[in-house]
Amino acid sequence: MKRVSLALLALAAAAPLQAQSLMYRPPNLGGTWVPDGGVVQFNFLHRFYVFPGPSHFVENHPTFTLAAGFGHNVALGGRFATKSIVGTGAAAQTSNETELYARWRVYGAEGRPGLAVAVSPAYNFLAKSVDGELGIDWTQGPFTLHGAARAVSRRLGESGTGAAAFAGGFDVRVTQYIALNADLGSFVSPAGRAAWSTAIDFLIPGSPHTFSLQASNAQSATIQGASIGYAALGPGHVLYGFEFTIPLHLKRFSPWFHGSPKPVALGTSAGAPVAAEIGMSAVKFTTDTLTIAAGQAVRWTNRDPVEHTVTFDGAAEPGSPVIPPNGSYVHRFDKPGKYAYHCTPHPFMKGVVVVK
Ligand SMILES: [Cu+2]
Repeated sequence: MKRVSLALLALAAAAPLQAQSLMYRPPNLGGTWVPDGGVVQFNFLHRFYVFPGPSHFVENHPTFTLAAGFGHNVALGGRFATKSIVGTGAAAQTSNETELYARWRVYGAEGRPGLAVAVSPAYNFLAKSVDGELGIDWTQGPFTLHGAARAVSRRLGESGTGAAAFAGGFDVRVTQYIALNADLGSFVSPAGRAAWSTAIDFLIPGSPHTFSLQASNAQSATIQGASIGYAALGPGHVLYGFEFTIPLHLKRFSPWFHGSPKPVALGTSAGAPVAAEIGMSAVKFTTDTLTIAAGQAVRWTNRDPVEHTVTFDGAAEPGSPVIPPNGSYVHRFDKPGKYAYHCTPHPFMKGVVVVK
């Protein structure tokens, strides 16, 4: 049973990530998404505003989000937005907005039925403001409801003191691949212009990517930017755009996040020289057929993140116990013959030792 569940675990690890999917969050709400440990998430949001004729000038408002998962539902990330609203405020030196944030999903898992809660402390360098968000979402079947309470120590483009903002939204997954969502958020006292957005989202089949086409009156996706409508051009002005989500799997660096398991040496060569090394990686034995002399030993080393065995067909020889990741197994062959073997959890893993 343990072996079967491990095989299932290996399959689950290969499946696309559910988290950070646009199918589970409206454009202006962070939701509760946290990348898995060892995954760096890159999201590209691009909104644009087309000025009325005769110029039809197109003003672009991109926001880049880069966030790394550190396991234990913790992520560190940053957002960079150009043409932030503060650029329109008094005495602004730049319109480039940078926000660094941490997120801890305290409860639940995004995309699973039920409640999820996340806290996100942040710092907005342009506003010189300590910001924070408490995000809650609740998923039932194809519906997800979102709520967010936000606090900032200094509002973008204003010299005033702190303020609070509230936002809410929903997602409806129409099919496995298509979702619709919308949200509304605003500062309170002074309220300013509320930010709204709506989107149609696509899960790209056979990939971990999601894509949305959206309309909004907000210019950036920071905690502050997502709480304010684009005031400069007056009401009724709409930005259109898209977002694309890209998870980058840093499996090669996974020991940084999970630690490398201690090497375990199993079996014994009973004093015989180890004549050959066989690896177990990518759920394969690295050598198909190996020829040695009687009285020599072979060492198998597991370089996969899942357990394997060396099990001889027809019990020609006693086989190995379960070999954990980073473990090795040594076996000495005394009698000439052809020893076919396989891995019990992965019967398609096969090899042969020929003893002369
Ligand atoms: Cu195996």
